[in-house]
Amino acid sequence: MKLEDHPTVKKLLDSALPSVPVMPQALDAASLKQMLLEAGADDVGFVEIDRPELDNQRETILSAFPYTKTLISFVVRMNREAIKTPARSVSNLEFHHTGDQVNDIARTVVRLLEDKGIRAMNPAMGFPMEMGEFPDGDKIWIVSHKPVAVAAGLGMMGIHRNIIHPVFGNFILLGV
Ligand code: B12
Repeated sequence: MKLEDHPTVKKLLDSALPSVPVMPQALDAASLKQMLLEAGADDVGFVEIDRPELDNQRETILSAFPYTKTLISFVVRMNREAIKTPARSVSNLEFHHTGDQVNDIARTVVRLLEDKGIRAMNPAMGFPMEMGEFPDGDKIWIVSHKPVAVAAGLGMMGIHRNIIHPVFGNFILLGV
């Protein structure tokens, strides 16, 4: 029997599944950055997987997503006064809402890339759960967003270990 005569193959070929392009389209940094900005990011930078700044997390990243060539780092602003207020209910809402935005942006961009035939993956903004790494591994999350953001030129690590963006200060959350 020929492969295309197999019932499962026939069913798949006849189905209305969206076709995934076989040849990925070439991407350039400018159009990729624009894609992120249109999805809602406030600033964007790139870090190649071979960069020395990723030495201590390359293995974890590649074990979660072996196809990684480049990390796209981005920031999303938070509303300043909502973070500065001592009213926890207000800042909590701002943190959570912005966190959801970060995850939405990352997920949207991964879908857009996937539609172009380019593999991509969006690690979570927070709430890590790779507990299989605990207690022997050094961390239970896939990627540490802060050092990636610094390597991408999106800001500096403050003495309080929060990333400070040159324009938005530390009223930001990070995505990769
Ligand atoms: C683990 C973690 C936590 C843990 C920290 C456990 C601990 N040991 O202290 C918990 C759940 C407590 C936490 C809380 C918060 N976190 Co946090 N957290 C992370 C996570 C998952 C990894 C941290 C990391 O990268 N470490 C790697 C090394 C290089 O960094 P480090 O500074 O040496 O490591 C320690 C600190 O990062 C500390 N830590 C974690 N978050 C924060 C936030 C601040 C402001 C400070 C001072 C320290 C701190 O915990 C790390 C492990 O010991 C990242 C998300 C991610 N996947 O990257 C977010 C992340 C670092 N957290 C962030 C934030 C905003 C917070 C909160 C302010 C959220 C809130 N709503 O209150 C609080 C503040 C914590 C505080 N005052 O210390 C942001 C920081 C954004 C920025 N501009 O830099 C990140 C990047 C999430 C994001 N996607 O934007 N977090």
